[in-house]
Amino acid sequence: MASDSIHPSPVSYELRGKVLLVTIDNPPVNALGVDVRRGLAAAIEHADATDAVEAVLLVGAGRNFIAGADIREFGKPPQPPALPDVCNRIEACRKPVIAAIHGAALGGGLEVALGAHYRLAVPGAKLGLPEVQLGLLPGAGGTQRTPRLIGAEAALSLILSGRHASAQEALKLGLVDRVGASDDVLAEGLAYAQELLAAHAPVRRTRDAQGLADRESAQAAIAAARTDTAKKSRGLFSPMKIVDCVEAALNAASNNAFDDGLRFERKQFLECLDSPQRAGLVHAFFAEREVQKAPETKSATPRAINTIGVIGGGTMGAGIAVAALDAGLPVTMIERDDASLARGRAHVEKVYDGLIAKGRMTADAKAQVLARYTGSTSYDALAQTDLVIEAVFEEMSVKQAVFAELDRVCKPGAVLATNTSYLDIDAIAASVSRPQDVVGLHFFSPANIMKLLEVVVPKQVTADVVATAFELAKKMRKVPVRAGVCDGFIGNRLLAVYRAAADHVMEDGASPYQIDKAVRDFGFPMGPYQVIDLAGGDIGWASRKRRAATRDPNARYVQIADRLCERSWFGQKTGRGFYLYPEGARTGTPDPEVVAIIAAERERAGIKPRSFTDEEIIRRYMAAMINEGANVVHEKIALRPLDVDVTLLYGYGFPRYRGGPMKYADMVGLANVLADIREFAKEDPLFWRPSPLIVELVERGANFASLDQSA
Ligand code: 3H9
Repeated sequence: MASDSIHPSPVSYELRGKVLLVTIDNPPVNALGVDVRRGLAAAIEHADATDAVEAVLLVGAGRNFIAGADIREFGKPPQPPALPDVCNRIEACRKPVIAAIHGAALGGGLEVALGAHYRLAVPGAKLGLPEVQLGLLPGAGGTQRTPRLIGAEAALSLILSGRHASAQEALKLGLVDRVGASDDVLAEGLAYAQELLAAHAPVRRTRDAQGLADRESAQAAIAAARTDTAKKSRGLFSPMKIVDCVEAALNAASNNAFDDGLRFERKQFLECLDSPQRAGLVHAFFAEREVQKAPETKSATPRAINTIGVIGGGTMGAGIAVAALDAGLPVTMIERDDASLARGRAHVEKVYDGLIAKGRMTADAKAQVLARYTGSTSYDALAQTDLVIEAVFEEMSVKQAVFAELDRVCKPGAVLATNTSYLDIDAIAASVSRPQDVVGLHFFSPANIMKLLEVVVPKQVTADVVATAFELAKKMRKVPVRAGVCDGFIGNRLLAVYRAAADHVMEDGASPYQIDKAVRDFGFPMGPYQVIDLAGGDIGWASRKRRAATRDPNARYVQIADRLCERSWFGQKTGRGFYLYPEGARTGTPDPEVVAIIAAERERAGIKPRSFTDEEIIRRYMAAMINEGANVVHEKIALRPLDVDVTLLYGYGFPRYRGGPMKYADMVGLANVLADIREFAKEDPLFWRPSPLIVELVERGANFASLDQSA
């Protein structure tokens, strides 16, 4: 075995007969860090310089071929050799180079394979160019070689979606030459290399492939992708550049000028690399992995979860039941009577019937899933259940009554979870004889679809119960965020504050329609008033009435939403709310009567309306969100700023390319956010109180990211 550096290189090579076996071993995923790039280039030099070598086989050690460029190097000074040069060097090798792919060959990993002359994938492999999801484009020849190999249309579809193709699909597309019979990548790769040698297979460079020979159809595919991208990728920087790069590939192919295409790609790639969207998306990538590593997941072993109980068959309970069924778990649902139980089951079935109607599930598959579902009106059916999630009415006495029953019937060691969105879980836990087993699992509606799961950690819970909650999240493919107990936990606590900021702006002069549009233009899929109309205005109204008694009488309270609710204008379901929904329409139209109600409310409150630019609206909306996010971190409700980011990204539609509110704050500059808050405080010092954490960080010249790293 050889390696070309003083430190052991992550790339090693050894001769196996006439084949130089080059192994990339850079855990955890063989990312193409500088040492890997150096090692690969050195291995190819060695192959060219050594007579005994007749072919080269590239394989990855561990679970993957290569997961791509090392994302951690982005934003740092570049170190040679650059990946495009490495791919060119592989392609220029005078002896056939074969890539044998298992696990992930993604991004730069696939580009390395495209630099090789032959490609084999084993059945479990997944291949793709997911750079777009990081705000990038394939920057090591991927936009040039892929269309030459598989045609413009297929290449654009792969690169613009960032999806992973299976080995079989890759074979069909022509991305690989062969799918091995087994998952033994080394044996399959060596056998293929021997076969190619025996057949005197020539060096075959992807840059010479003819996938763009039909110029007309390539042009049509590019034009179609351009139109589609303009429509679908609103606000995103890299997708249109991808289309431009594929067009450059076509022009270069027509002029026999491959290197021109590469140069064009490089320029576009570097622009993407410098973009704030890349910074936001890479932050999101790491943050969603960091949140999984709560302290309890390291210190404790999760309890075994083989059966789930769900209390309550309403929308939330049914959604949770479906999430558990989809995770392969048997579910027992408890309701108070047969009629409610039947309704709960109908809610569950409706989800699967919807899938059948869309052709995404067969009736047989539904029957198989429902074979794991049982319902009962007796809590005794939960005697052997490992984990129970309560999703009943949001009222402390109702919840405590349920927990008393669970305390009575559940086996020792069963995890008792509540799906409350704001009630005091410490108080729920204190009402049972086993508070150490009580945890919060705050799902978001629809619970079988929304990825966020707040794992709410009350005072007395044991670490293994928290670890169990994280394990359940993994089984359900949710993104878990650890939260402490407070009113609203992380997400709803921020929501209450930034919605209040929007209400203030509305009462001061902006229309709900302008606010919604400004928020959508910022990148959210919907504005706050559209969301209220969709969810039902009555929900917020009920909680406002409940809190009326404890509200600070000096705090500003905007009554506009109450005026609409008093008219039973609860949004979409009643045909009108902030918007009008004539004849069941799903998108609302502005309502002049609402505008008149707002005007009357301004008058009642003695407010002389003024105008706001969209930018002013967003500054207030974001400052409110960031300030409360900082409070939540300061009070240790959230472990780190990145936990706040992931909560907003996965539960509240925050635009992923901005990385989350805390990342956004770092990008606009925390000192600027603080200056805004202080400015707004001149009008309303009670609402705009700078978070002590922001003040402290600005004084130290630090940012939120410094807390992410030190946690
Ligand atoms: C690119 O290639 C640009 C080029 O076109 C041009 C260059 C010039 N780098 O996800 P997991 C870490 S852009 C560094 O939990 P899984 C990850 O953070 C790149 N680190 O495992 C985690 O670390 P930790 C295009 C990386 O089995 C650990 O590995 N490629 C990278 O569920 C395990 O990851 C992509 O976008 C990386 N590239 O999934 C692929 N990838 O243990 C991104 C992962 O400290 N990666 N890590 O938390 C993935 O999609 C998944 O990681 C993968 C494995 C499917 C490979």
